[in-house]
Amino acid sequence: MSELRNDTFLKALLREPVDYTPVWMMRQAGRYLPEYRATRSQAGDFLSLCKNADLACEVTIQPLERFPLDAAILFSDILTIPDAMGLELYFETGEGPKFKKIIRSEQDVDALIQPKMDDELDYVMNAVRVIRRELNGRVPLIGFSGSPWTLATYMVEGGSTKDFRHIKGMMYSQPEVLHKLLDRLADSVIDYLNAQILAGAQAVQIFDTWGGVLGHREYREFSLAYMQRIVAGLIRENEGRKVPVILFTKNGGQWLEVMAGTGADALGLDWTTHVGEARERVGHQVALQGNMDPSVLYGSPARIREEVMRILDDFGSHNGHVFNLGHGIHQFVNPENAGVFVEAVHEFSARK
Ligand code: 1CP
Repeated sequence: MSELRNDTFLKALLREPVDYTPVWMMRQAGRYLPEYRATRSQAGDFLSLCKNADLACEVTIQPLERFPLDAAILFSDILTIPDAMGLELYFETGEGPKFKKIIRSEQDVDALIQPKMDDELDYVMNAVRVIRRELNGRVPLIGFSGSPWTLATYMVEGGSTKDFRHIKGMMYSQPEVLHKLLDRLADSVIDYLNAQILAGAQAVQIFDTWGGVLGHREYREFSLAYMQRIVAGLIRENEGRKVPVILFTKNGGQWLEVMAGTGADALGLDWTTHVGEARERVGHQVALQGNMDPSVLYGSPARIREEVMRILDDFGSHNGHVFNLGHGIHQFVNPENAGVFVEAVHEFSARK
């Protein structure tokens, strides 16, 4: 493997000294980029794009060609695991992800396939290998997975949801069935992330997009406990380097201390938390990643620069901080504003 030329992101995740604050954007490859839309229409649909390693590699690298980002993220989706377990993922235009089969009972959980990384999910590892080869040491590659709780919400609801009716119904009426499902998912996520690491992912992020809809007790029991098990099961060193783990619970700002207790190297923050206060609470234990509201990118370049400056000031150091948006970049954002954001992080943090 070629030598890594920019390891600022990995160093920041491990709270090692850096010269400036590294930055990447959640969902940095995606519909806000015209070149992404062009490649996607070439692939046909979204899943075909994920399954074609050369095209997945192309869209992974597209944002790096435009902006001086400090990390690349594998182009794939969290819903690859439920798909490989037999639920058959599909996308209807204009709507979110959907499954042909859904999980409502213990029999449904028992019927799930335990996916093999060198079979059903081999296309993901293949994409990781191709992307690493094409990155050629430019920046590190991030692998990722959904958290068991977040994956379970899609599997039980059959797609996106606003009210979490079926999954919460299961949680309060058949908690043992939900635990069985989460247990199966945790095993698969461990296998999945370890396979990504062995294929070349240099850091991994667990997306717990829906952990924040849980009550404080339920968060610990139904989401955090499984993420903790995953962190404990991951390969933490590969190619002679540490492989940092980032945990991101959207709307999880009130639980940072227990999240830091999982043994993760870094926590992702959304914009509802003050990054300086978060640092005081957990900064001795973990690095922090975040946390600009993605909607700031609808503001003027001056407003975007001002917000970047504020967050850097709030954090107060360029060690132990990876700059990011607090959630995925929106599809209607002008790519030029994303460029203003990335450059501002570098410019202002290097001066400190
Ligand atoms: O082209 C398209 O129309 C498909 C849109 C799209 C894209 C670009 C989907 C469907 N997934 C992705 C890629 C994706 N998904 C990445 C790529 C890497 C990157 O550049 O960042 C990542 C990391 C994800 C992860 C993902 N998928 C999450 C966790 C992060 C988050 O945003 O909270 C979730 C919840 C999903 C499910 C999913 N897949 C796609 C959509 C539109 C959704 C969200 C559905 C919902 O809101 O419930």
